[in-house]
Amino acid sequence: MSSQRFQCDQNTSVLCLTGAGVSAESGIATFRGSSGLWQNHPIEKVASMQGFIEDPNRVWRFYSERRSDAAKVTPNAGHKALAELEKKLGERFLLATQNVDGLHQKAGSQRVLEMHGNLFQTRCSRCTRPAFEDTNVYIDSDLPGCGRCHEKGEFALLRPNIVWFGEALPDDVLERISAFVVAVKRLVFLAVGTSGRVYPAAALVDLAKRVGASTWLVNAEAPENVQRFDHFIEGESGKILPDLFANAIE
Ligand code: BV8
Repeated sequence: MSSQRFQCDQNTSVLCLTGAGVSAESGIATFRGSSGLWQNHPIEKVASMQGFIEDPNRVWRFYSERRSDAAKVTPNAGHKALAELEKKLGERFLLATQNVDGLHQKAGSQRVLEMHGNLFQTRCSRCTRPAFEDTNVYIDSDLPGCGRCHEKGEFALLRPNIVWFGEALPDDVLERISAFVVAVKRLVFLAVGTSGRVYPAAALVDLAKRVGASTWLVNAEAPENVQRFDHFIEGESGKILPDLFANAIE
């Protein structure tokens, strides 16, 4: 347990990065570790454009099952604590999440950047029509095609609005994070529930350190990149975050 307290005075802003671990206590599977999603689904087959081209049914089954599971669960105390911290800090708080389950928004967080997309959105695999809200599941059924491409006499499958490996993050995400980080007087960087294995999200701690931020990690176990943090608090975020933020605001 870190000896120093998590403190936010009037000059402090908080950039928080979350990963699958923050949703684990809500019943959402993480990716790595014993019962992780990647145990039963080879990453390159279900989270890449190549995998989608090879077998779109397999990819839609993978994301449809997760879409269906995520629709049934609720935010846990960790999500709620982050939403409460945002209420107290306002524009001095920004949440960048790698998660696609929408649980931060369900908990009331508004200043959320979804780095890897959203399970409840679908977009065309070919044209630039904007992603749209979609709660349908496509398992062993006809896969959805793009109506706009169809109108032009072309055929294109719809795909989950998810950032796959080898794909760029949504344009504004990294710009908004950088703009936030350089504009603040004093920065605290807090990573929660992430193994720090996926880039560019895993490089946010280095960006924070370059502007002199104090860096905190709350995680169930020490991941490979734990040494990049000034403070590491081991444990479940749903139990740790409420206490960590209880007296954080001066
Ligand atoms: C890109 C889809 C370029 C969404 C995902 C260096 C620089 C830049 C890129 C790369 C690089 N090296 C390699 C790359 C390529 C690649 C990459 O990072 N590969 C890795 C494997 C090495 N990155 C990319 O391809 C990215 N794109 O760089 O594009 C580009 C630029 C311009 C033009 C074209 C291309 C795209 C990355 C996004 C990939 N999509 N998934 C989905 O299906 O959900 S990533 C996938 O992993 C998920 O999104 C997930 O969010 C992410 C990270 O995993 P975590 O969230 O950390 O989850 P994990 O299970 O690993 O860990 C959970 C942790 O929680 C554990 O430590 C556990 O102990 C802890 N925990 C569990 N329970 C709790 C808990 N902690 C607290 N409380 C608990 N209760």
